Amino acid sequence: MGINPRFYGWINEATLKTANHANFVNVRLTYLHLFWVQKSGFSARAGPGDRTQKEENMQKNKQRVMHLDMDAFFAAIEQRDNPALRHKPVIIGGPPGSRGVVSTCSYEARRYGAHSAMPLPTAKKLCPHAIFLPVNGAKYVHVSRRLMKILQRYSPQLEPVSVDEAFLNISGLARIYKSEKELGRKIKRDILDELQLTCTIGIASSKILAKLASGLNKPDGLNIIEDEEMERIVYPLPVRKLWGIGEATEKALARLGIKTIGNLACFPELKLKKVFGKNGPLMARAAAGKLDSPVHGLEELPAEKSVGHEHTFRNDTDDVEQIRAQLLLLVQRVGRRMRKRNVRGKTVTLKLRYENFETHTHRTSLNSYTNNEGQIFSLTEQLWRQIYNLKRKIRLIGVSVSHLVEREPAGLELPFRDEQLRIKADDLLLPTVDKIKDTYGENAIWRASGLLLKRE
Ligand code: TTP
Ligand code: MG
Ligand code: MG
Repeated sequence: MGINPRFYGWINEATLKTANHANFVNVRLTYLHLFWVQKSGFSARAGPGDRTQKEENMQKNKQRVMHLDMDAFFAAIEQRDNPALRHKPVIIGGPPGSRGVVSTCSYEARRYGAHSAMPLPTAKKLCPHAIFLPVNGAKYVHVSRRLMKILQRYSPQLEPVSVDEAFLNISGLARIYKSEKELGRKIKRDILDELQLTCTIGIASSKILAKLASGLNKPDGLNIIEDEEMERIVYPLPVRKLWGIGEATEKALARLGIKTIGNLACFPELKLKKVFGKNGPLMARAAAGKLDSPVHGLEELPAEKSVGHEHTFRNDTDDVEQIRAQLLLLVQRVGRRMRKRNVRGKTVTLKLRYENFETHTHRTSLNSYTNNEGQIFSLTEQLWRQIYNLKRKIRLIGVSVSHLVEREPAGLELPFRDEQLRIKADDLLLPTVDKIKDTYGENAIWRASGLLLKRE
C-alpha cells in the first residue's frame, strides 16, 4: 500500500535505535515541526449571508468524514503483547531517570497526571509505580500499516494524519451499513478482532469537526456530531479543543475575551485578522464548522507547490545564534526533501512570527533552480538580515522553496564564480550525505553549524 510519505516521515526516523530516539519523536511532535503543504486543500467558505448557488449545493452534498484515532497507541500495543502490563500504568519513552520525555502512557498512568511530552523524571514522581518502557518504533509502524489496511477496506479515500490516526471519507456509506453508527461499530470491531486494540471514532461533516468529535469521547468511543448540534455541543467547548489551537493561541484569544469555540465563531473576522493575520478568519470559520477540506485519498494527495519546514520555539527567543542554527536545520530538511522528490525550486521564502503573533513572510528568487541547501541557506540568511527586527522575540520561523520544477530548464544564468564553486562542492557532497541519511537515518549527519543548536 502506498502510504503518504509525509505521514511516515517521522516514524521511519523513529525506527532508528538511537539513544535519543524517544525524545526525538517527541521533539518532532511537540514542537510542531510541520511540513508546509501550500496547497493544503483547505477551502474557506463564505459566511452564511453570501453563499452562492454552488456553495448551497456543496452544503447539501456535504461530505461525511470519519476521524479514527487509536487509544494510547504505543502503550496499548505493549499492553496487548505482554499481559502482565494490562490494567497497569505503563509509560513509554525510556527509563525514568533519563533526560527524555514521555512518548505516551496508558490511561491507567494518565490518572496520575502523566501525559505525552512530559519529562520522564516528572512522570516518575507523579506515578512512581509505573512501568517504564522504551519506544519500539518498528513494532508500532507495523501495527500502523495493518490499521491503515483495515481502514482502506471501507473507503479508498483514506487520509492518514499520523501513525495512529486517519480521516476517512464515508459519504454515502451509511446507506450500505444501515447507519453511520453501525459503520463505526463495525470498524471498531474489525480493529479489535484483528489488532486486539481499541480506538475512538468521530463522525461529522468536516475533518475539523470529526477530529473534535473523536477527541471528546476517548477512549473506546464513537461520537457523531450533526451540523444541527453544533451550537449545543460544540460552541460551549473551550477553544483549545479545536484542532490547531495550542496554548499560546489560546492565551492570545483569551486576551480578546474569546474563551469558547462559540465565542470564536461569532467574533468579528476583521478583528481576528488584525491579530492573527489570515489565520484569524480561518480559525473563526473552523470554529463555526464552516472550514471544510476534502479527504484526500492515498493516491491523490494534493500536489505540493512548495517544500517547507517550520519550527515553533518552545520559548520565544531573540538569541540570534540559536535562530540561525535552527534555520540551518530547517533548510537542510527542505533540501533533503526536495532531493528525495527530485525537484528544484527558484524562490525561497522566509517566514517569521513574532511573540505577538505578527507574521512576516519575505521571499527572493534565484535565476536558476536549486535543491542545494548551501544555496538555499545563503538566500535565507540574506532575507533574515533584511527583515529581522531585533526589538521583538521570535515565536516561529519557517523556510520554504517554491516555483518547483522536476528538471532544470536549460540556459539559465549561474551565480558569481565563488558561489558557483561552493555550490559545485556542495553538489558533489550532497549525494553522499543523502546516502548516509538513507542508510543510518535522518539524524546521522548534519552540518557542523547545527551543533550550535541549543536544547529547548
Ligand atoms: P496520540 O494519538 O496523540 O496519543 P495516544 O494514541 O497515545 O493516546 P490517545 O488515546 O489520547 O490518542 O499519539 C499517537 C502516538 O504517537 C502515541 O501513542 C505516541 C506517539 N506520540 C509521541 O511519541 N509523542 C507525543 O508527544 C505524542 C502526542 C504522541
Ligand atoms: Mg491516539
Ligand atoms: Mg493520534
